[in-house]
Amino acid sequence: MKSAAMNKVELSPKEYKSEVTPVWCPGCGDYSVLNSTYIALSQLGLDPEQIVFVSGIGCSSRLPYFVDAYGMHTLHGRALPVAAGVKLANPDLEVIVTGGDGDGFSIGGGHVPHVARKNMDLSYIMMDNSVYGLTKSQASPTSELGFKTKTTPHGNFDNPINPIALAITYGATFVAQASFGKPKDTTEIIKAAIEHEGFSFVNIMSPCPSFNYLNTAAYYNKRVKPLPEDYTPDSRSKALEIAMGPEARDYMGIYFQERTPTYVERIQDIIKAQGGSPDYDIQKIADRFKV
Ligand SMILES: Cc1ncc(C[n+]2csc(CCOP(=O)(O)OP(=O)(O)O)c2C)c(N)n1
Ligand code: SF4
Repeated sequence: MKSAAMNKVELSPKEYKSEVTPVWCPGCGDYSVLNSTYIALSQLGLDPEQIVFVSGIGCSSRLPYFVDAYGMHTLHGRALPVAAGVKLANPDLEVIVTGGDGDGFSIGGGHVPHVARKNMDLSYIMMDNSVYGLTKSQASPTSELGFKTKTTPHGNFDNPINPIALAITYGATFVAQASFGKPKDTTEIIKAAIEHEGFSFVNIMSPCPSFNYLNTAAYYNKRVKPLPEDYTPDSRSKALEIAMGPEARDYMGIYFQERTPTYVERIQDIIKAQGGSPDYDIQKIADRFKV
């Protein structure tokens, strides 16, 4: 969410680049996601001093290094709880979580339902390449059946999970899908996710040319298409129907969005109801336990 306390700045996308050069493989889809992110930050006029990128571990989780803002490269699968802590400590910060489908839905899969049902005001950008890239090719939770890797030499025999359907049923208040090959659409979706007040989840198809020989750039570019023209993202059950359909991995756009109180707003309401200041201060709370 763009907080009311957020300073507006005028910076070009380039000015959001850090001095660290990405070391992703040539052709990695994550470059496109990063570029869309720079443009989204610039178009929203976000102040780098008020942005925090939080990630887990994986190639995609390296993204915070490449943005000139605050960043935390945490532990595998633990970006969401750390990000929730950052947001609670300072609700005026714009907290953006980035990572892969392995980080988010394997080891970190237990955290997604909880930040979603709490409606924690975070933007979660997932680079979904259907493989573990950093560790050089193991099947991930979105890998297709039959996908051969070093650890699945007879082909993957686990059914893939469905990130969009999961986010919808977990209660995320913004759920969208994008593709590396449609950078302008991806930029618009990232902007909408950041502006959304509440938990936003964006699944972005991002090929790994080094280790995924099935879900290639050409494969995605051939298949992706916008959600039907008459589609409106205002019904969780309608969104789920599309997400459970045969073309769920192909439809791009905002599946669902609703405005309900965020976790911080709920806390502030309780504090207000009890006659206290809604501007709670985590340091004052911590000081009460000082020995
Ligand atoms: C606790 C722990 N278990 C396993 C690993 C090894 N590991 C690092 S990244 C990774 C998976 C990366 O896949 P994904 O999150 O999809 O990101 P990608 O590299 O494909 O962008 C694994 C298993 C680790 N770093 N820490
Ligand atoms: S291994 Fe795959 S995901 Fe990692 S940088 Fe290379 S292409 Fe990208």
